[in-house]
Amino acid sequence: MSGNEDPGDDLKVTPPKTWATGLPGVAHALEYSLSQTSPRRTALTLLNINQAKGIDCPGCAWPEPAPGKRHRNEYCENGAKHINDEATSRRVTREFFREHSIAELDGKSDYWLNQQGRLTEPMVKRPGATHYQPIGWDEALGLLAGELKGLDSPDEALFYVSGRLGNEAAFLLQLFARAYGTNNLPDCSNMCHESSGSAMGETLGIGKGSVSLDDIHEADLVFVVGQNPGTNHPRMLTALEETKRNGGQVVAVNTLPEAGLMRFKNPQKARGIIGSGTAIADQFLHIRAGGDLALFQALNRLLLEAEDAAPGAVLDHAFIDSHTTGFAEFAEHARKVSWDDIDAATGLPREEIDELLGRVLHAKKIIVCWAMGLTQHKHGVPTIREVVNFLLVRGNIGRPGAGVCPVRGHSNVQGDRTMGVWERMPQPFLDALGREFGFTPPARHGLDAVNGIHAMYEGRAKVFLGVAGNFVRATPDSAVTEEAMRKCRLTAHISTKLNRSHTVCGETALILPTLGRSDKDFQATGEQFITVEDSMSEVHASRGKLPPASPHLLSEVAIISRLARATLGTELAISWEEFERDYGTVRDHISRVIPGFEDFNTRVQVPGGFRLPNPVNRRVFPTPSGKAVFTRNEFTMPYVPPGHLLLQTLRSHDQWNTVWYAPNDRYRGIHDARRVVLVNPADLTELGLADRDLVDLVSVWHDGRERRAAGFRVVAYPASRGSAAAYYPETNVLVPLDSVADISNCPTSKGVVVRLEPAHDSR
Ligand SMILES: Nc1nc2c(c(=O)[nH]1)N[C@H]1C(S)=C(S)[C@@H](COP(=O)(O)OP(=O)(O)OC[C@H]3O[C@@H](n4cnc5c(=O)[nH]c(N)nc54)[C@H](O)[C@@H]3O)O[C@H]1N2
Ligand SMILES: Nc1nc2c(c(=O)[nH]1)N[C@H]1C(S)=C(S)[C@@H](COP(=O)(O)OP(=O)(O)OC[C@H]3O[C@@H](n4cnc5c(=O)[nH]c(N)nc54)[C@H](O)[C@@H]3O)O[C@H]1N2
Ligand code: SF4
Ligand SMILES: [Mo]
Repeated sequence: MSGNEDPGDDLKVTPPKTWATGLPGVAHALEYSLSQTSPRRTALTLLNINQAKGIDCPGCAWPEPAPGKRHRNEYCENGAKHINDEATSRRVTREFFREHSIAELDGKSDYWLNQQGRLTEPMVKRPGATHYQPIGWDEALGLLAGELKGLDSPDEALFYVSGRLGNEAAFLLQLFARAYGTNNLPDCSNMCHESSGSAMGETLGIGKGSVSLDDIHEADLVFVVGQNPGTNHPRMLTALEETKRNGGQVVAVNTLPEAGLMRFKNPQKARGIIGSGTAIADQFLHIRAGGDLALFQALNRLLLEAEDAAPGAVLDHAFIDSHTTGFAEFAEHARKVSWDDIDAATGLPREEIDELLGRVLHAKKIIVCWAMGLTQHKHGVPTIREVVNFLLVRGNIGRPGAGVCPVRGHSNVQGDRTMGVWERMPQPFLDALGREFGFTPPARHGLDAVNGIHAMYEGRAKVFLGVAGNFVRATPDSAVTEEAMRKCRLTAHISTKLNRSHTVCGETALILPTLGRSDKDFQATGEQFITVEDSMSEVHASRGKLPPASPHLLSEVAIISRLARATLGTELAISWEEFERDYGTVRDHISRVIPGFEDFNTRVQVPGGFRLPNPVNRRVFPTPSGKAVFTRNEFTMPYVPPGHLLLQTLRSHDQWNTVWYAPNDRYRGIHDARRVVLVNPADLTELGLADRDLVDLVSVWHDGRERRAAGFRVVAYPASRGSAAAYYPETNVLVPLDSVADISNCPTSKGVVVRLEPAHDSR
């Protein structure tokens, strides 16, 4: 198992911060950047990140302001760390693989693997071998193609995509998978915002957020629910600061009092660096884990009662009547939700909910933003449907300053879905793809991430190709997932850096190293750029600026095109060679297949790119009825047996998903340790535990299998009662593969029932 190299027991705890960023943020970004690469390369990346002709930040999907309104330094501390983690001067060479056996690498931590630097040439592990050895590109891709061609059915292959991949490569990968004959395109969204897509698709007809940055700025009230923007979407704080300057309010709903939600010191402004900063949240609701469905049900009930008291003054009847269905059933149900249930689920004093209602009644334009604190619960989909109900009752959809805002994770995760990376793409997309390329894409749905793991485990899937992620560490139930991967005939990964997915190998394994976003990309027709779509549907170009990390790297577009050629030959009249020579030809196809991309190559030249239309903003709802749909959501809350806690697995400030940069979580006051579990002091007393006790986390699931994460320090922390928080991916071992959100099948990474046992081994 990994973790051997994790910091031992050097834990230092300081009081959680009550403000985010300011000068320390700038210093930390530079410190990490300079530990990875030269001052010159650091300057090059930082001057270009998020600029109109520059590199799209490989961090989160928060959008940039319009080109004219951009700051010279349009990035945050974490964006700087992410890009320089990629631009590192360190290299993983063939000598490195000769020196370290795969078994040895498998014992290293995620940190150690990432710190070795950029991958430089293709490597293969042959059946029975103990080490990776070099392999040429043609042979590597031929080997993978051979395995694919040898399968009994195309559905025995899986093609995993993470949201770091640009649009052009994503479009080609899904085209290749479908031309080959399968819809098995699991992606990181399956573990991320899948619940948002499911809930919004059903109720609004489109699984994307509706708001723009300008909407955030002009809203009267912005909810930030189950999200930690200070760490995960830092420039969102700049936008919320503007909301406040314009007279709007912000309400934070969280199980933890996150620093960025409380106060923000804008590092791009002198007064932000030295002043006391902007108080972000006008109200903070310290909710119980999984209590958000109940909170929005309470608000909806109170709004209906307020309407009874002042008919016509509270609800937007004109909107409800003309643009929605299901209101009567929803209202009848909402009136009956019980206060006992709401109290138990939210743990919030009634005065706080009343205070919140007051803010809602005063606000003409409301936006609800959310992230993993909602999506990764068993009842994530009904919770988000209830958020939609809440917005619909007062017509807060489809007008300026109002709407839904699922805040996406990876920089191009939304774009990858737009490009067709989804195991269940709708038939009109498949038809358009088939028409453009002259074949019939398979209609049967493919496997998502969780079902893909089941299939590998059971021998129904035998070849795995991962692109731009770290599947083994991103997925739940690490022990089961690792076993599943090891059963494959072949596992292959198109990656920039070493990670544990490379050390958990199938019989044969391939590492296919690629250019990163910051690398210049030259092909036969000259310098290329790629495109991405951010969380607010803005599509724009990204151009690398640094010399490639190694002369042996191929771009993702090149690798996928060559693999497709090696696998499919000239069976279909698809001009794979041309795609590699000129990415513009890929965009031409996209412009004919995907609505909203008409004239793609011209429009993407405009600095800042263009925004994809969202029909919801014209109050056109592409649902079967053509109307927005109110839903009836049964009350539910997590059941946690006595003596247990509901664990959420989350990100520290110093990590990018499965990769951590330093064992610190500055805003939460955790230093030099990652194996910590944050628990409310009152819960510790009840459990007979004390601050700094050493415990094992044991997850409780009905299959009787023991899932244990050993050796965690308890930290007394203002987590909401009954909950606990510990870092991902060390705790993924605790998330049972079958513990998934209803409807969306998203792993319940924020709702794992655990008990804390005194540690077996004393470290
Ligand atoms: N620096 C950095 N930035 C990132 C990432 C990263 O790893 N590092 N990852 C990117 C990706 S892929 C994603 S998806 C996003 C994730 O962005 P977030 O969703 O902000 O990420 P998490 O760390 O999972 O934090 C979940 C938040 O929800 C809260 N929460 C947990 N359970 C509940 C609940 O039941 N109710 C409520 N109301 N709150 C709850 C937690 O306390 C925490 O504040 O970030 C993106 N940005
Ligand atoms: N327990 C628990 N599990 C979770 C979550 C959680 O909150 N709790 N969050 C889930 C979420 S929201 C997500 S999005 C997933 C994230 O899952 P993934 O996206 O699969 O994981 P990452 O850590 O982002 O992947 C890092 C690897 O991507 C590769 N890479 C980086 N840049 C590039 C590039 O430009 N090109 C290519 N080809 N490769 C590149 C590098 O090799 C690096 O090692 O994890 C999920 N898993
Ligand atoms: S907010 Fe997100 S996209 Fe913007 S610079 Fe920071 S990490 Fe990058
Ligand atoms: Mo994500």
